[in-house]
Amino acid sequence: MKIGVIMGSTSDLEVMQAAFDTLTEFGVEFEKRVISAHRAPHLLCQWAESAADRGIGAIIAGAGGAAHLAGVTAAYTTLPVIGVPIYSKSFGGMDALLATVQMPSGIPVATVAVNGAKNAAILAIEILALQDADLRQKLKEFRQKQTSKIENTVI
Ligand code: RP5
Repeated sequence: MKIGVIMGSTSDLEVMQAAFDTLTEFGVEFEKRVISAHRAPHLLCQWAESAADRGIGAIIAGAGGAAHLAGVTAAYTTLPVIGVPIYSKSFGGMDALLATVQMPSGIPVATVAVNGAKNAAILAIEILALQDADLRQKLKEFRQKQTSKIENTVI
């Protein structure tokens, strides 16, 4: 299974790069697209409705401003959707955070921190790992590395 990563604009690419890097580090296949919920709603509908048939197991959606991308995506698929609110100058990402996290009951979006693309990727990998023992092992090793780093830090 692979992960679908979408973002509202090319201006989100710099933040979303952390998700690509993490998925690559774990050897997880992904497809990435810029798809805007308000500038190309028909494209988003087509992409999300066909995502499961293309072998996608979870979706990461990054957007800033009035960030409806993750919520609209979740409306078109029953795949788990992880929203990444993107920082913007006007409200420091609070607008995107609230728009992404405050989904009305019935259509969930798992929301990570503002600019939290790396955690979105780890969560997506954890979802795929439910059915993939190799990935579970890689996640264990990833955590062990973090622990050793702290244990071996001398200040
Ligand atoms: C959203 O609006 C995008 O996700 C982006 O974070 C924000 C600004 O988009 P651009 O005006 O830079 O294309 O659609």
